Amino acid sequence: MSMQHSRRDVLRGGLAVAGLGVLGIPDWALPALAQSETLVPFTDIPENVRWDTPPDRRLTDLRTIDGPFTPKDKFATTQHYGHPVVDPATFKLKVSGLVDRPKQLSLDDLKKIGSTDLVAGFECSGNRGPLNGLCGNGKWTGVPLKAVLESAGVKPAAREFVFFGADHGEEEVEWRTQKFKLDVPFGRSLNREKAMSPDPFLAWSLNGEPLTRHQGSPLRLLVPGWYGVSNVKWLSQIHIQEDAYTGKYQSRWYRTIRGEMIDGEMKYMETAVTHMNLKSFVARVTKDGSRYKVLGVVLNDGTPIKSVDVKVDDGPWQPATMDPSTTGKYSWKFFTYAWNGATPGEHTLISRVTDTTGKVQPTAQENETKKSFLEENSQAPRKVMIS
Ligand SMILES: Nc1nc2c(c(=O)[nH]1)N[C@H]1C(S)=C(S)[C@@H](COP(=O)(O)O)O[C@H]1N2
Ligand SMILES: [Mo]
Repeated sequence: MSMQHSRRDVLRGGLAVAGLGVLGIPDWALPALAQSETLVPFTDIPENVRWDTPPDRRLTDLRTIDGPFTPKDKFATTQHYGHPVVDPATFKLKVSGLVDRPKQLSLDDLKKIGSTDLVAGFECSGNRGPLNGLCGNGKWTGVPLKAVLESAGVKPAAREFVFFGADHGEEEVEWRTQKFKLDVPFGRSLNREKAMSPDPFLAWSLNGEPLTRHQGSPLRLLVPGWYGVSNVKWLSQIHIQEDAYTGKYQSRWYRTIRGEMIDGEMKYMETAVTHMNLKSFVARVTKDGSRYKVLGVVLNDGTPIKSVDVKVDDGPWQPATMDPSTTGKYSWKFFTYAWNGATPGEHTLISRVTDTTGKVQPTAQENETKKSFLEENSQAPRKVMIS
């Protein structure tokens, strides 16, 4: 790969410039490659990696990060029942159940309730190393969920807020010894406290453009600080009820099975996938003359970050620097690390983030009692080759 090519590859499809004007972030703050910078190859990328499996799934190649916001054509995407087609012109969001005024809201109706921006990143709860490509960060435009719920008037008995996508599929639903073949919707729920909090958001645009079909056009839910599965795409209905919703994607597929020591006794807990666990990972390594630089990503539930450290091979932990282009409670955050004295050969890089409550990203060993692979936030090694 020549220098020119690597730079062009990294910038190709990048819309950092479009995002730039909007937020007024100065050039110097953007982690795009400098003219003379080249990528240092990773040696741990699986041979059979499929970055793009149209139309359903796409991984983000983190080496191509060129600004705080992930362009729409690079944003990772995944879902369970393919992409339904919803016409934005005739679209209506239904609000039903325990409300004083049931609603059928067009996009224009929603925009009249309010229109504001939210910077939020998320990862799929299945995101993991070495590639960690099921994530992204965007500037979303939409309306806080709370405002929409308030316009409908939530009744005191309301406890559970169920969000249905327009997508659905036939499932064998097991109950005790019985199995029912049913056509079920993609559904997720939030309890009253979360649903009525200021954070959850109904978004119709990403980085200043209408959502694409991939991203859930025309409307999706975003629960900032939570794993991707909460962010119901093609949102068609909010149904408000008393009883807890235990649909497949709420209670069965998206749970974590983990052993926890409680009062000296190991208890196997099965918990719902909700807020993102504290996590950092190395995204790329670049070379500029004889200088090497590591760029990495931090994702968590919005708790402020204290520090990130990077370790090369068996060396000591060294402090990394937080990048000023990624601020905002729910934004992903970039860190950089100047790797001095890199020697030819293969090396292992690993990062570790600490938040302001003192929580430290766990080691793989500390995460060993977690049996299911979702919520994988262990310190993850990357291997690079210095020539
Ligand atoms: N309607 C609907 N919404 C959905 C899903 C789905 O299958 N159907 N998948 C969820 C999961 S598991 C993830 S990780 C995110 C992915 O969002 P993205 O494609 O914008 O990255 O969407 C979530 N929202
Ligand atoms: Mo996911």
